[in-house]
Amino acid sequence: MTASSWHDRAAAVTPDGRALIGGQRMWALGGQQFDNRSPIDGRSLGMVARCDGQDIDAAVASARAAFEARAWAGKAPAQRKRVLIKFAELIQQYGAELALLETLDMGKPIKYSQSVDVGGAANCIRWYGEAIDKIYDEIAPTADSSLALITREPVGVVGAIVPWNYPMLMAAWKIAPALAAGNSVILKPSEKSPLTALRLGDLALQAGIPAGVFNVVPGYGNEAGAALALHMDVDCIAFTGSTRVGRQIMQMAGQSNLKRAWMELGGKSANIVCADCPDLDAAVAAAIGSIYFNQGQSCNAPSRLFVEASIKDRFIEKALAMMPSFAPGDPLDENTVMGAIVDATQLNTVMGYIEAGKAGGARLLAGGARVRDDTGGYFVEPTLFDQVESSMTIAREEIFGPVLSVLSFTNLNDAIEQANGTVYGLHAAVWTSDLTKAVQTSRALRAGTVHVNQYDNDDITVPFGGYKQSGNGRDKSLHAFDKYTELKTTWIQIG
Ligand code: TXE
Repeated sequence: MTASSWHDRAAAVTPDGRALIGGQRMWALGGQQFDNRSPIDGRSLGMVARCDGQDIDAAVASARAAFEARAWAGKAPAQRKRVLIKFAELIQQYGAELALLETLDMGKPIKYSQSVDVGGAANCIRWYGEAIDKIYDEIAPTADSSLALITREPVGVVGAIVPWNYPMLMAAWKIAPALAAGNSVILKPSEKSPLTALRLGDLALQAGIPAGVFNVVPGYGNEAGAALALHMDVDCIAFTGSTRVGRQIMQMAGQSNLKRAWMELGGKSANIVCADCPDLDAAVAAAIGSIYFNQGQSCNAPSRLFVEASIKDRFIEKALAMMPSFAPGDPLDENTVMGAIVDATQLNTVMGYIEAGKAGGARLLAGGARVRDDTGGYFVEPTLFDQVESSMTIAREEIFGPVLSVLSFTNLNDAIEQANGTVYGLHAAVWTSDLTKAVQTSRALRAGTVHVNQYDNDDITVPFGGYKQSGNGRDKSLHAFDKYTELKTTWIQIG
């Protein structure tokens, strides 16, 4: 498809950029807008409402009113289930359109927008819908003279601030358990990728979620995002994004009403491949495939690869042979596996880290250059550095781009110590044929998820989140309900 023809197609499906507040689509009360540009070629995808504090006030008021009216919270779980399943079905029905929007807005390959983002978001919303009428409350084992009921109640008004790397999927991970539990939700998408969130708002209404229960308020982080985090009538804020902003949001929660603040933040995940790895080809494919997936813009990307010295040369030889298959291409082409970096700022950040890697003494073995710049888009070659040391900037800081750092080790305990030696603790992996070694290493790694002889397995049934400065709380699985519910104890005197 040519650039002009996809712009025609985009124009046909792109929502008009208005916020969704109280069931009404509206421009920002202050009249501000921002120009939303595609990272594929830099062209405009249209103007979007630049909401600020007054729009957040309106959204919170409508969310609170809907919550108090019990229009959603008061429904039987089986009724909420039916609506959420309908919502998931609509996401699938409009999947091609949503996938196109996701790819245009943030540059990922269309085939992954369809399978991972559309498929994952629909599956997540359906799963929480299906779960909600299968969860029972508890009676505590107290003395006969009384009955102590332990019940879960929705927290009330939930603010969800999400990033641009998986815009629709990250939104689904927050809104699905929050809505299933009966809360009212205000979603603040990233200003870099607001389009699918706006469409989700329409589909939620169409599915039967009552007005005011689900609001979508696009805008800048320091305006709409901060207003939501500081709001005195928001009960809970759920955030995915950088550790820097997560820290600010926790402070805002503390300085306002002590709202519950749940954080899914950055990572610098370590992938440790021992010489007794059971399948070297599988280890290479997983290491390469997982770091370059989504152009390296995944919080759990295995950006540090520790390879035992005796197999490192063979590993790198195999890895280099795979690199050409990750060459960046047109994200709208079904065969492309590596798309565009989200914007010029992120591109410059990634290129800055590549320069820091070279200047710091790491050996650039592949990639390292910006490509396809004649398209006006932001594309970076898959990049591989060897001879990286844990003290180097590229081994310590989250790059959030297609850059793999290879470190070698001779002593596993030393590798584990280095793997744990960052402020992050999101994912990690170990490859070995020795079960005892695998379990001991998994126990020693300070990470929310540890993979053994694989990387990046994923399922809605498992919790996702990090240790240390990678965050708190967990997305996905039934554990996510803990974030969006309060536990209430009711003592009843008997006789
Ligand atoms: O993220 P931000 P950015 C990391 C990654 C990337 C870096 C910068 O390393 O290079 O962050 O990306 C909203 N109050 N991750 O700048 O700023 C913002 O509008 C309230 C990791 O895009 O953290 C957006 O909706 N909200 C990550 C969301 O926060 C604020 C995913 C995320 O933006 C705000 C994305 C404020 N003061 C980036 N400032 C992951 N863990 O997956 C911004 N926001």
